[in-house]
Amino acid sequence: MSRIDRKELFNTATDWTREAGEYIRKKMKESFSVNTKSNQDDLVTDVDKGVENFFEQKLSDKLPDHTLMGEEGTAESVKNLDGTVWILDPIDGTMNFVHQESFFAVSLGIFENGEGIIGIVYDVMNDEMFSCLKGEGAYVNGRKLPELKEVPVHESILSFNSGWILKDRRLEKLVKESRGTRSYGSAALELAYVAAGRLDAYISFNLAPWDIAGGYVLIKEVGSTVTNYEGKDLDFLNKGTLLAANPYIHNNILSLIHEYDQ
Ligand code: 2AM
Ligand code: CA
Repeated sequence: MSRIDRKELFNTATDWTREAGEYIRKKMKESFSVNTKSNQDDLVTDVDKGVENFFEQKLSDKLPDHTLMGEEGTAESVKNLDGTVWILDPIDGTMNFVHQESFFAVSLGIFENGEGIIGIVYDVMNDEMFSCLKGEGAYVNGRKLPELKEVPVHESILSFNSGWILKDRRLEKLVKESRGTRSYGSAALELAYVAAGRLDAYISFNLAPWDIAGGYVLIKEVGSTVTNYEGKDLDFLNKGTLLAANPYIHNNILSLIHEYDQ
C-alpha cells in the first residue's frame, strides 16, 4: 500500500486507531509505568509510548512515505507539514488515564500539505469514535453528527481547565454569562464534544499540535470555528492558545474576553 486514496487512508487510520484502543484497554488491566516529563504533573506512561511505536511501525511497514508527528518523540524531527503528516496524540488526557481510568482518547489528524483531511478522536473506554473525512461529514460510531444549532451565550456550556481563570480573570465574565462550565481534562475529547454539540465552546491556553489536530478537523467538518485565543489561525507546528466554539457564539466569546483590550 504505497499509493492510497483518501477513503482507503481513512479506513486504514480508523482501523489502526481501534487496534491501538484495544492495546490500551489490555495494558490498563496489566501494570504500566508512570513517569513525569517537564514537571511533576506532566505524566507519561509506557502505554503512551507503546501506542506511538505501534503507529510508527504500521506506517513504516505500509505507508513509508507518510510522516508521523507524535507527542512521545516522533514530532521532534518534524519541521514542516509537507506531504502527508499523521499528527498523533497516542493518549490525550494521560492524567485521566492514570488517575481516572476513563475519559482519555487516541487523537489523530491527518494533514496533506498543511490541510487537515482526516480527523479521528477515539474515546477508548467508552468505545466512542468521532471521525471524519473532509467533505463527507463527521460521524460518531457511524452516526452522522447533526448540524449545530444556534445557541446564545447565556444558554451555552463552556469547557476549560478551571486553573485558566487564574491566568486570565476576564474569563470570569464568560463563566457568569454562560449556562454552565465543565472541565474534562482531554482537549481532543472536548473538541470532539464541541463538534457534536455536547459542549458549545472549549478554551485552552497551552496546547500542542497533537492535542488538537484530530478535533480541529472534526470541528471544521461540522462548520464550527476554531482559532487561537486572539481570534487568529492556529499553528500546527507550535504550541498555542485555543478557542473552539459553536459558530454562532465564537465571535461573541472573543468580544466578551477582549472588550477592554487596547
Ligand atoms: P495530554 O494528556 O496529552 O498531555 C488537559 O487539560 C489537556 O491539556 C490534555 O489534552 C493534555 O494533553 C493537554 N496538556 C497537558 N499539559 C500540556 C502541556 N504542557 N502542553 C500541551 N498540552 C498539554
Ligand atoms: Ca498525550
